[in-house]
Amino acid sequence: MFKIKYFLAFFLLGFFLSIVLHFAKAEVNNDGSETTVTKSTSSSNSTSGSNKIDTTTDVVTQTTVQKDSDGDGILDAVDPHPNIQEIYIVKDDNKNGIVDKFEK
Ligand SMILES: [Ca+2]
Ligand SMILES: [Ca+2]
Repeated sequence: MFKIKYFLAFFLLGFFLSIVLHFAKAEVNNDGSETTVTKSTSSSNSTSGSNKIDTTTDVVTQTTVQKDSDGDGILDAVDPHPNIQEIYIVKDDNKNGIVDKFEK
C-alpha cells in the first residue's frame, strides 16, 4: 500500500511535468539568445438573467534571455569577441606603440 502511494505520486508528478514542458518550450535563436514562450488559456461561463456569457482569456508570456558569455557587459549578439572580455583586446594598427583606442 505504501509503495502504491509513491508510485501514484511519481506518476502524477511526471504527468504535470510533461504538461508544463509541453507549453513552455525554450528555443535558441540565431543570435544565441533563448526564448521561452508560455501560453495559458482560461475560460469561464457566467449567467446573468437569461443571457449566458462565455469568456475566454489567452495569456502569452515570452521570456527572452540574452547571453553574455565572457561577462564583459556586451551581449554576445553585438560582441566582436564573444569569448574574450573587451578590456583584454588591444589594437595598434599603425604600429606606433600607442593603443588605437587612446589616439582618438
Ligand atoms: Ca560579451
Ligand atoms: Ca567580448
